Formats: sequence, C-alpha cells, structure tokens
Amino acid sequence: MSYDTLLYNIGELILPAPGPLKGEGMKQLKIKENAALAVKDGKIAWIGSHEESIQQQAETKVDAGGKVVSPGLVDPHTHLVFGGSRENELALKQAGVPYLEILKKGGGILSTVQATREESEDKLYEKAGRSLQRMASFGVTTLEAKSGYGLDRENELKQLRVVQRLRDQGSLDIVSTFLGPHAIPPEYKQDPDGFLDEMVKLLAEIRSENLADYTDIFCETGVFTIEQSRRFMKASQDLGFQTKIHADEIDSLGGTELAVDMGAASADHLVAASDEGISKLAEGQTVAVLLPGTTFYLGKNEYAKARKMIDQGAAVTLATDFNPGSCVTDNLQMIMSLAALKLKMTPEEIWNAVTVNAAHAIGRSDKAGTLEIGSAADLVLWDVPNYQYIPYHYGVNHALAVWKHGRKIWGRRDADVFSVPQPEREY
Ligand code: IZC
Ligand code: ZN
Repeated sequence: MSYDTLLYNIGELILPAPGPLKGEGMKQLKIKENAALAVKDGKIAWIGSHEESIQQQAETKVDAGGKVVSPGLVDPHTHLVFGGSRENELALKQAGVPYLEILKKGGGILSTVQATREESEDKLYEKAGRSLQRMASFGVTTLEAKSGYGLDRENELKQLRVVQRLRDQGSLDIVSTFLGPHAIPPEYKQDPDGFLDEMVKLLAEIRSENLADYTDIFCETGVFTIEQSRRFMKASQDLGFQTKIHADEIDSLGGTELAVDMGAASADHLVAASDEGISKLAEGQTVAVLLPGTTFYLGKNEYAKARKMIDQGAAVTLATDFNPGSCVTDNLQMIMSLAALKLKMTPEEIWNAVTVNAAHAIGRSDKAGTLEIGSAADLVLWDVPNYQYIPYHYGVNHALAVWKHGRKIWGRRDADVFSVPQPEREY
C-alpha cells in the first residue's frame, strides 16, 4: 500500500478522544510519542510509531522534526462576514464608554450593519476569504460563521450566500448560522417584536435554500429578552434548525438556563451565567462556548467561570468570536493562551476544547476534531516541543504547516533575517 502523504518523526501526536467531553473527560488527552501517520484519499489511513514508518511507502514524506502534530483546530463561533471596521470605537472604549452604550447610540453592531448593507456580495466574499486564509494559517480547518450584519431579508441572505460560496469554493469546512436577531435595526427601533417577526418569517426561506444549519440570537439587555429568545428558538426548532444563543455575556438574564431548557446545541459567552445556569449545563446536552478574547478585548476583569463549569461536569469549548467590534482577532492560538491565563484551563482541557468539543458544538463530531483511522486528514504541524507550549508562548503563530482533507493548504516560510542554519525541510 502506498499512501499519499506520510508524516514521520512526530515528537507528540495529539489524539483527542471522540466527544463531547464533559467535566472529568476534558482532563484526559492522549498523546502518542515518537509517532507517524499516513494519509490516503484525504483520510487518516495509518497511525504507528516512528520506527514502523520506515517501511511505509508514500508519494510525499514529511519529516516532522520531532515536533507536535494535532487535528486541525475548530473555531465554533465567528462573525466572519462583515463590511467595514470599527477602529474608531477604540477611543470610546478607552474613555470608558460601555459596549452596550455604543450600540444604544447607533454605533457598534449597527455601524457594521450599515457598512455591510453598503458592501456588494463579491466584496464581502473577498474580505471574508482573506480572514479565512489567516485562520487557516493559524491552524483552523473547520469553523462556524454567523450572519447578523444585514438585519433585513436582502442583506441577511446576502451574508448567508457569502458563507455558502466560501463553503462551496473554499477549502475549509464552514458551518453556517443565521443570526438575524443580532440587534434591532433603526427602522424597527420602536417595534422590536415586529423585527423579530420579520426574522422568524425568514426562517422558512433560509431552510428551503439550505443557507444555514443553526440559528442564533443575541439575548442581552437592550437587545433581545429571554421571552423573545425563547420564541425565536422555538420557531427555529419547529423548522428543523439546531439553535445557539449569545447568553449572559454582559448581564445575567438567564440565557444559559434557557439554552439548556430548549436543548440548544450551544450557549455562548456565559460570563455572567448564574450558578443555577452552570449546574444545568453540567446536567444537560448544551455545550458552553467560551470566548475569553471578547472579555479581554472589552477590557473587563471578570471572565467566564470555566473552572466551575468543567469541575461541575459541563462540556466546554473555546472560540475566537472573531468580529469587528468586541473581539478583533482571528487567531485561535491567542484564545488558547487566554484560556490558560484567564480561564485557568489546563493544556489538556484547552486542546480538547478547540478540537473535539468545538466540533461537537457545531455538529461536526464525525468530521473534525479527532485523528482516528478514517477521520478527515485535517492536520497541523506545530513548531513547538510539546503540546503545553502553545498556550504558554502567546501572541505568535506556531503553525508550520496545515493540511485539509490531506491537502497542504498552508506552510510557513521563515523570514530570512537571522543566520541560523535552517534544516533542509520544506513545510
Ligand atoms: O459586532 O459587536 N457581541 N455581537 C454580540 C457582537 C458582539 C459582534 C459585534
Ligand atoms: Zn458572537
């Protein structure tokens, strides 16, 4: 048997167990040392020891140099497609103007809505494509992308079509989420329920055109209430959508409890989740998607209680929340560091969070997050000595090479500025 690609001389091969991993389960992480791995037809075809790899035939052989190989990372919460940018809000933030206050005055999400409405589908496609390229370079091979900057039929569908085109033409797997109820647009300022009716009406069309797998709603003070969120989630589920919710990000409204009660796939943010909400997560099926980059970027000191969630038995995952306002980074490795420093998660928990649990949160457990025989050959070769090193050394890109379905989609070229002899390898 000749394989397509053989990675040999792997110092540590990260092999997360199939998820979802809850509580104690998140604390275990299988590491195979001195390993090798072979790919055939886009799938993992063989895993063995470095010694055994000498007998294996392959078209392309890659010396991993004793470094670390993991499954491709999964980013389960991004606002990938948007027009414009909001660097002007930095000064407001520095002056202490709260995020929800900026939104109330028509800025924040609403300024991105205006910029997104003004942008053509093709321009949005190109811009989001560049973000995707960056994400891939950071080791992400599967992600979720939300709409929510259109807030009317035409522009929400435009955003969803961009996601569909990126999914069909690009090389990363993208799960699409309809976040129509992301803010109340100016034209409905006096009639939020009327706006929600419009978004509910759109669900059937999105479903019939297969433009989204999930729906989501921003449940927050001054945005949507618990009752409105319940109504939207119920309408979504009646049409066969799985649901997500931006819950208890700033104020503790009870979105976490609602998510579990409604059987949502995930509850996201949870910084202000109540003790009852956390207990419910531990008992229920809903995955907690934590977004420490957002807390960091909003300049807050209180982070989601990840320790309590995991120790009580919840399934926790991590995401960038990449968006132009509250978390302007597409680097999931940076989030891994924040998870260590601010959420006090262990390296094992962090790796499980960004692989199997992230895949589960977006319904891709069967396609991403693990490396077993027959799994998709979504792989990252990391320029690090061990798996604990990535959260530890923050703010840089440790990925050396990234493969999606066995095809190399990114490889690092070192800058030629320092005369250290480079090994004769091309990643
Ligand atoms: O554009 O500010 N929190 N939605 C809910 C966001 C942040 C995105 C934004
Ligand atoms: Zn978000």
